[in-house]
Amino acid sequence: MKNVLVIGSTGQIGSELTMKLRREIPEGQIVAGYIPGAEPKGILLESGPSEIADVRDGKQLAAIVDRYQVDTIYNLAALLSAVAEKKPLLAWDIQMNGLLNILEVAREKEVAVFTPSSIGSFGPETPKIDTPQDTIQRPRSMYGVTKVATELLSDYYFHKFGVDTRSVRFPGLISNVTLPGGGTTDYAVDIFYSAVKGEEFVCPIAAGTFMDMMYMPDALKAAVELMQADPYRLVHRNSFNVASMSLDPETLAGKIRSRIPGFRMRYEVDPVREEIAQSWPDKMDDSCARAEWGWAPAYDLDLMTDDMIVSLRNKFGMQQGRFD
Ligand code: AKB
Repeated sequence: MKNVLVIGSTGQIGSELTMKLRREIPEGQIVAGYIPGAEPKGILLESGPSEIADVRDGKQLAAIVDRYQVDTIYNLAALLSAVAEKKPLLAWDIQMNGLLNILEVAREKEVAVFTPSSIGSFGPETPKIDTPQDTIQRPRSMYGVTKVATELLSDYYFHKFGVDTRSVRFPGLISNVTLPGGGTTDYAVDIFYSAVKGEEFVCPIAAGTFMDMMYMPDALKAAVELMQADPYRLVHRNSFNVASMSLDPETLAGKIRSRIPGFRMRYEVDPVREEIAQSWPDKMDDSCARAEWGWAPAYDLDLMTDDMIVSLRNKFGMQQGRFD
């Protein structure tokens, strides 16, 4: 991996992944792909090349691949689960027609492709505890439908055409740089912003609804390490369960309250998000990722909580002091 196109570089994952790749591959060209209206700014704009890269325009993608001799594409263009329920046709267009364009470019130009899947690829019939790597995937949300189809299409291009496609099933991602938008797991980010600002948090997910979550540094590590993994060790490709912590709103609020005792939370459950969350695993088994490419997360719930609070206080120019 040397010259990389990150599609969706200004989103929650892309903004941090692009910078990590630029730091770790200084000899390469890491192109920040974006769509008009979501232009890169600041350090993301200044630290390397950027190009309009709309997944719905295959010719545009092919031209970028040629111009920068791209060998790897990170395809991070997607509508998240709650917003995809409101705009299912647009979600299909971006997630499926977009993926097909990328895979065709990859086939013609011998480019490796990472397209994330998600806990959203599972459904109500999936075993909820220690969800196996290979199991029932019958999601009921449009987001989930596109994620299962992404896994299948990516595997098809690998088996049929030898395209080097790889993927992980991301849990809800918790980060302090770029906010997520329209996901079911967004509450696990928003709760920290409220807590650090001293505001009451209104939680859209019910107490007792457990989902896998992951801190962004681990998610980026997974995305990079999988693309660097020895292909001969990979039994699976699209897509690997990766996990680091499983929590519900009460667990997370309790961890925050042990550091910020005045933190207040009440519930106003959003039925759309709650129904989606109920259909997702409580906790995935990620033993295949561990065995096939050495996956190991660095952050547990306590380390993540400490780091989120410190980072957000820095971001807002607040005093650190003790956790109170
Ligand atoms: C969402 O909530 O839609 C995403 C996901 C788990 O894929 N964060």
